[in-house]
Amino acid sequence: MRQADLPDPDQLALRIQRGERAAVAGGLNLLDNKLPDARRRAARLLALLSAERRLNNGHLIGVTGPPGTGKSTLVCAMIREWRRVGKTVGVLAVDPSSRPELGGGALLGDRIRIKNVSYDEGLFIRSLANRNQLGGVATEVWPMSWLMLACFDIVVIETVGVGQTEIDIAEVADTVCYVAQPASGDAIQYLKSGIIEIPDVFAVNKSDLGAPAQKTAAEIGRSAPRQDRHEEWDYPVCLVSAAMNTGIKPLLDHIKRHRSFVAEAGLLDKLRSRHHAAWVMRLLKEEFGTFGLELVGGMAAVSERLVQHQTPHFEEYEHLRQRVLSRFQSEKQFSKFTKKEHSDEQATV
Ligand SMILES: Nc1nc2c(ncn2[C@@H]2O[C@H](COP(=O)(O)OP(=O)(O)O)[C@@H](O)[C@H]2O)c(=O)[nH]1
Ligand SMILES: [Mg+2]
Repeated sequence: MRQADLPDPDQLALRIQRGERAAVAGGLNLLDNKLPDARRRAARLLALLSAERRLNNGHLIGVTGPPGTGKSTLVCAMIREWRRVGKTVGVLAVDPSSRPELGGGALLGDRIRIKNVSYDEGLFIRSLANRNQLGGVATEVWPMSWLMLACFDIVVIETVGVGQTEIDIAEVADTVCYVAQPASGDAIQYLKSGIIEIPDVFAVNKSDLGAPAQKTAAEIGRSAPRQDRHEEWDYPVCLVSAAMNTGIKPLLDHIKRHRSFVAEAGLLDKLRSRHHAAWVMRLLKEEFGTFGLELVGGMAAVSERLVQHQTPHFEEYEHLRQRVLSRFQSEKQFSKFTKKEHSDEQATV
């Protein structure tokens, strides 16, 4: 993209806040552009959107779990219910198993298009099928989900749970919903691992299969944490059938209740601030490594500064990047200088 083609962030922010889907698509493309000018514009765009109060009403929901448990089918059913009550929905689908070339299930977008033939202005889906980092969520997901939150009432991130993914998703979403299926060894394996601490709401899908679904729900119910992140939260376990469209409303009620719970406990801002700091650290580490972070004060110091800082994290991130880059630059000069000095020294010996 030529520089002249890059959108004006102020204009784009207004259009995104008005709910223009084309602007959302344009904004996501800008976030994907790694050229310096695009990065500056993207940081400005995200800072403008973060300043918007509307974000505080939005709900960022992570839907995760092993492949084949019915996450995409369930997200479709959830979307139908949200749209029925007039909520606008944005979806980021990070699902490598949906990649047609891997012979996986249909892409979420295709499935929705099959079911809802008519074009829906209140629904936006971006598939990031190719972005799934092995054992984690691609770093783009964080700014992208935040941009979408400025436009839609609800933003869903669908990911396949493989350990690290769940940890990542818990660092983006306000509420994490884990999808399990009846009598699956995966769920039991999961319960035994430490990852049980992460989800806020559990959905046992395929309840149409009968008794095994109830058994799995009971097992999860017995193992779900009672007191960890938020003392009073009850970690509900819901029996649903995405295919038969049953149990969806109670599940959505629990997800919404979790959002209210976090907000009323005064934890939402803290949670999001912590998430933002964690992602800035990830982005910096991905780009510059531990050495890069050391150049601007080390991991702990940067992290602390981010959590306490009042400026938008996207701007702070760009600022930190620039600092690392200029430190790298002067380190390079320095090492050139010292090498020269060293060889001069040797020459004189
Ligand atoms: N019996 C039954 N099958 C389901 C249900 N929901 C999804 N499935 C099936 O489970 C398979 C995996 O679904 P998908 O949504 O692609 O799972 P994902 O990999 O978790 O996104 C598909 O064959 C679905 O038709 C359900 O409620 N009941
Ligand atoms: Mg899927």
